[in-house]
Amino acid sequence: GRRLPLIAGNWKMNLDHLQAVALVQKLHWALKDAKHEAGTVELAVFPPFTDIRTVQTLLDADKIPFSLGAQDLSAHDSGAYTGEVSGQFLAKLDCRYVIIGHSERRAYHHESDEVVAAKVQAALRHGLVPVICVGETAEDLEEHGASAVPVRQLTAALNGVAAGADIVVAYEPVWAIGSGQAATPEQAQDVCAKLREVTAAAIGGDAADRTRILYGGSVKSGNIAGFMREPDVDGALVGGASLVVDEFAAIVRYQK
Ligand code: G2H
Repeated sequence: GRRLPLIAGNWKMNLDHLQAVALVQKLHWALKDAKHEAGTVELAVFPPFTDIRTVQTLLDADKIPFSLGAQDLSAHDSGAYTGEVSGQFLAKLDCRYVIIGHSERRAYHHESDEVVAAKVQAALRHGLVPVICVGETAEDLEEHGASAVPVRQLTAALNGVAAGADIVVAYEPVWAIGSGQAATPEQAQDVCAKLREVTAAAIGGDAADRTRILYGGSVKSGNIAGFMREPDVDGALVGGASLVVDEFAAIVRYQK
């Protein structure tokens, strides 16, 4: 395919900086000679903010070919925003990616579509690739079907984004997150194809063709292959299973 698959580990609020070092080292060891080293899949980790400097140093010192990202950023660049983290600080720490609009932030921190859009703009201003998360709740699914809410959320997030922008989209049905109950590959494909159409309308067909669209929600070594066989699913955003070395390594080593 024309898109490099992306397997992304969202650690959420797990692992201090010392535990982060141990996990990255074990993962690197478990994946020696794996295909990410051959450049056929990209592996990215998303540690808590307090771990990022340490993980950056380790990746650099040991020449570990993982990409690095953060789980959130501020919509602002600097100033009187106590507790917030600027995209410019993340870019300086060699973060390539930043997750934006994860359903946990939408639910627990009341991030609206407008806030998500402002954070996407902030990421792009600092040369970070936003990993834009969208997904419907069980209630949305029942009322509107699977794709209506993700389509609305992505349309809003891409409002004002320039043609050709470098973005990643993650489709994470809220009912599938941390529940053990993943979507089926067919369900994921159906919504991801619609999200690619939204992406094409917003930033152009060529850019949409290049955009990785990930599935997330209870991805494990036992179900990754089915998702990766779908034409519009270009990888996975993995939560719980990204904390378990053998599980995450097996996900990265998926065979179609
Ligand atoms: C969805 C996913 C990673 P999990 O939140 O973002 O988590 O794989 O634990 O369902």
